[in-house]
Amino acid sequence: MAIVNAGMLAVYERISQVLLEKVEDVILNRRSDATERLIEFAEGYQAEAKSEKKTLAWREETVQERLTHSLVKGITDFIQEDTEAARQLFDRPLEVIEGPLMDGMRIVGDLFGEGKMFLPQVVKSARVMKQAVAYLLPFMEQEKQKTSDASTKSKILLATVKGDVHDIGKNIVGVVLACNNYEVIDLGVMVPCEKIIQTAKEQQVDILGLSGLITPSLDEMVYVSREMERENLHLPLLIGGATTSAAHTAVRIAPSRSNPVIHVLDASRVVNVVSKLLNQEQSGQFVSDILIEQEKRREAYFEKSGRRKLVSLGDARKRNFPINWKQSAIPIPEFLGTRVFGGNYLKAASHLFPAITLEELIPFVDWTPFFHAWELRGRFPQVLEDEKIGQEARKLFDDSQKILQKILEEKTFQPRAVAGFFPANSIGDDIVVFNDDSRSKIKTVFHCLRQQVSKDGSLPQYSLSDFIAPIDSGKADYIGGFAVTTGHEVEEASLAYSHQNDDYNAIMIKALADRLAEAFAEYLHLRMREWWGFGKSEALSKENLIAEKYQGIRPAPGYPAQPDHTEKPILFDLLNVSEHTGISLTENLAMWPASSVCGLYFSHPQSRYFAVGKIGQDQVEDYAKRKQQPLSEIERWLGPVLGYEPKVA
Ligand code: B12
Repeated sequence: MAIVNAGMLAVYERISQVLLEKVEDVILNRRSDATERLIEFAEGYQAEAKSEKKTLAWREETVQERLTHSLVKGITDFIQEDTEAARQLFDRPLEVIEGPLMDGMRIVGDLFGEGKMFLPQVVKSARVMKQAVAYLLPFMEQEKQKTSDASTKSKILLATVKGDVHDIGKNIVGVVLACNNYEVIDLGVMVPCEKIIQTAKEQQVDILGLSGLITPSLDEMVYVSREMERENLHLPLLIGGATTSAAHTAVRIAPSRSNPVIHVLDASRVVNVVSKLLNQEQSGQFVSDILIEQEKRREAYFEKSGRRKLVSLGDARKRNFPINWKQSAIPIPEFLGTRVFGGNYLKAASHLFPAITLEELIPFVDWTPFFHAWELRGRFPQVLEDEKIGQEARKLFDDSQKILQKILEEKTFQPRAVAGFFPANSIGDDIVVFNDDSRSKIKTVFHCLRQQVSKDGSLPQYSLSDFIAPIDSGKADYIGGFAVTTGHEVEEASLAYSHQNDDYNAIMIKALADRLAEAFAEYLHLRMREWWGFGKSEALSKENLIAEKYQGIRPAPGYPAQPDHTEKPILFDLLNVSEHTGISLTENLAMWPASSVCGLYFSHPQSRYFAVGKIGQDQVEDYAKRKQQPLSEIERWLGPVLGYEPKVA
């Protein structure tokens, strides 16, 4: 029995044979002098470990061993030297790629598949591979032969669909596939269907993969899938990204195709799926298992839909969240209108404020999702001490802090924001925003949705409008709004690393930019609460800030309390977001730059987060009237929360 720090464990297969034999002798009790031999060896080993010589001992091994070592350990220091040495051994540079380099990457792929390597390590290995290939490229050009000429690799086309801007997940998947010897063609973000289909045909790809972050992308995926069918593009289709799900894929996308459509939850599963699809012996069984599973999901979905009880909109409204407005002291903000921070894009702002520095944002960063993005699941800071993933988490965190330091020193990102307070009252499920405190003219209207899923007893059926004083309460209430971005520089900074064949840092930059965007939203909310008055006496710890233990909420269009993305343009107009910050909206209402967040502020102490959940046709019809938009259009945007099957036009 022994207590081990699993985080310090080496990959078993990579332990030197000499050491392994001595250790196994002890553990398996193979020799009577096993303990003495191991102690003797350990002493030498310890002394050796201290010397520089030991750390470079692997440099004495064969070229193949050295390349494998660099690939598995993610070391770029000697990669050009070793690739050159390998090139001298082969007739053609391509043979170096297809021989020793691919052999090394196969080991990386296997170790990842077996859970013996973690995602950050794999991405670092890919960086080594890319730099080796980049070194060989000029020699291949000289020979007038390109990798692809002789390549028999399977091709996988990846794209984030039209109107969506998110790509960290897709990029990670691309790196993992490339590590496993697939040729990845990545079309980037906001890719129209026509381009996806045309490229798939021209490049004769074997598999197509679509990615998306926000719900409107789900419809776009259904569209691409139907168009593939219409264009006789009979390829397996992979679906991935934060907004996607196995259920949506089975219910909405798969039925539109005669070829498999497979939802892939994360990067660690993609190689298994792709290799099975492309393996002639395994694909038949694999696909038929998926089809059976999808049929079950559809049955479960429709069965659950049939069982789901929705209350009528009228009844739901009667059971709104009852705030005692007479006894509510409504805080009055220090200013009305907008304040703009770091407004390079500024044209006209009522209040212009200095840029908020990155340094100010750092204390507000919630690091937990950063580790999730790298598939190291655990809460920060405990994850750093985790038995299994702690060591890798620490390395990742160290790397991130180095890059963050560089970003701070070079002021790489220019965060920008706009936020504002406005007089507002609720009218039914709408929130009416007035031009000024005289409340004589309506400036704009936010439309809210109300929960209709039947609840037990007297539980309320929430709507965000419940948290703003109704117009007939006679109380003058206020609402706030904001939009923040880490800046347009993020994409450029990430691309600079991609151009140096450094996907690790390219992804790192984006993951940090996302964290800073959320930190900015948290920071600005704190300042706005102070300007609202009630935040002045708050004094919360960082943990309690991240746990949102303050008065009021900050729901965002797209999040569960307001799943309708079409409320974003209303907010953008109210705050003049694009002019003040340079953030724009795509046709599917994603924000560009990607690391951006927008939302509303509510001050009432009883305001809380909730999920609207499924809603009935009566509410959707009412909502369409309130928004003065065709029903079919509203049904399209609200697709994921419809509690009924809309009529197909
Ligand atoms: C981090 C995050 C952000 C970041 C970064 C977003 C960005 N850069 O685009 C920030 C803070 C900026 C943000 C903003 C917003 N977000 Co957000 N965000 C998240 C969060 C917490 C994690 C997403 C993420 O980056 N995960 C890490 C990456 C690595 O994982 P991934 O993308 O899922 O990719 C993995 C798999 O999905 C898969 N995969 C991905 N692509 C592909 C492709 C193929 C072919 C395959 C095989 C596999 C595959 O493999 C990947 C690696 O393992 C999710 C909630 C969640 N837990 O998922 C919400 C979430 C995605 N956000 C959401 C929303 C609504 C928004 C906003 C609209 C909110 C707002 N009004 O401001 C904005 C939109 C931003 C924009 N640019 O338009 C919703 C989207 C659903 C919806 N209703 O539309 C979510 C689901 C939250 C929720 N529960 O409602 N967000």
